[in-house]
Amino acid sequence: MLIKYFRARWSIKLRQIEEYFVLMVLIGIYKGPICEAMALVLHATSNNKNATKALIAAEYSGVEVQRVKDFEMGVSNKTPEFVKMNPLGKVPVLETPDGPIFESNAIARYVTKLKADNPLYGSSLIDYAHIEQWMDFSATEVDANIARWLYPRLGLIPYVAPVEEASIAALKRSLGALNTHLASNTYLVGHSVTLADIVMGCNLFIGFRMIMTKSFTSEFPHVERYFWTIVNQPNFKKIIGEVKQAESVLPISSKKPQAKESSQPKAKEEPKKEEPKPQVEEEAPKPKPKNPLDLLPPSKMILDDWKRLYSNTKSNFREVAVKGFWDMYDPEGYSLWFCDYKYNDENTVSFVTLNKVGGFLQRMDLARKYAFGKMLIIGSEGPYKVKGLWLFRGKEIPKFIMDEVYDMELYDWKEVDINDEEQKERASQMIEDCEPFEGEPLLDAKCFK
Ligand SMILES: N[C@@H](CCC(=O)N[C@@H](CS)C(=O)NCC(=O)O)C(=O)O
Repeated sequence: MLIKYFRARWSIKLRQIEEYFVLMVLIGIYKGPICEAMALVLHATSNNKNATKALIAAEYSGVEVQRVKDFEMGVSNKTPEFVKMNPLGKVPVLETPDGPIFESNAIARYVTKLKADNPLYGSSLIDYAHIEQWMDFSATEVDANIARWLYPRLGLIPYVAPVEEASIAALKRSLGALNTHLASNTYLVGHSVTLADIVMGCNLFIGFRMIMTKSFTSEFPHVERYFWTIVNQPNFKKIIGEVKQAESVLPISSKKPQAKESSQPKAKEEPKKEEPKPQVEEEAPKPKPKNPLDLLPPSKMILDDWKRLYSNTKSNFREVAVKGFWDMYDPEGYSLWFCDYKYNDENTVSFVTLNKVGGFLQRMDLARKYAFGKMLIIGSEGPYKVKGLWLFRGKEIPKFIMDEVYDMELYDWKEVDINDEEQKERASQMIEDCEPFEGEPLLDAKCFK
């Protein structure tokens, strides 16, 4: 409008007016409608964790970023206009006066650099390098492994058990390294929040919210402390709100992953005529499928009776509880298993080993109706050995436990031969927390009941 006005009033060429305005903006005189036209526009849904990096960086930097209203994933990012901005058709994309930017870290860097000498980028070259270092670590060592664990469970890519196991192991390795760094550092770099914390916080956010339960993260107490410190910063809260940690690991999705559509925009289709919808009766909710273990023939051994006897026996344990166990034990309805941790040489730190076993028992929660277990952490110093005894309903280790509890694959499993007195005695000693066990003291004994 202003341009039209000048043009009419002094009938000068549009190009000259534009040059004049650019000059005024540069010398900081004019901050009106042109600044509005220069607003940064972020294309993403409100809950996109990659987009939150830029939005949080903008809060810290006093930069205004507007989010596109009514952005619809799968629709808005498939239009020809969008694909021109990001050839993959992925979000987020930031529109700037100088053209679009894709890749969330690049967007967050750009927003941060809009503020001169932004403390989000530290105060020295080495700070800057460390910030970049942790941002790359976050993307490649943390985020990528969370995604490889989470996406198959969401049904976005195929689930392959050994891939999941490898991703979890790689994630634990990364979180272990992060935990060590954070044992003596409040933030990743220096003494205040930097862009590295914003990126790491957003990446951990999806992990904590979707799949990393307390029993998983408790192995990394400094990461936990760091995460809660970061997401409770006012500038984070403004964008992501209150954060709640996942209470359970998502079950494996039965959904077949959809093949990814090409990001090339489709040729315009003729609008389809709305077919009258057939009247469909609302489907009644399907009854929950029964656990196959509930369909086994009844057993004379009542698991709850055994658990009660175990908990209530305060003295003379061998004579009362252990003897009671063997009297009750029904090899037709139950099976007994020894387990032996495969990677005992990694158990060098006592509390980490205890947390690992604690996490395993928490993840077994889904088997409480069908299992009883004893886990011994053995040795007077690291590396500690972890061995256990498990009673399972049925003659095999139940499949749903093997499928759902990833720790199961970290142990060697051997069925107890109850006709072998030596094995039977070993099982009795495990039930009893007998010490020394196999000639060594116990660091701890944990019971799953
Ligand atoms: N490395 C990219 C990842 C972008 C990305 O994967 N975005 C997802 C949403 S979080 C997406 O747009 N997916 C749609 C698709 O794959 O077509 C970034 O950090 O921006």
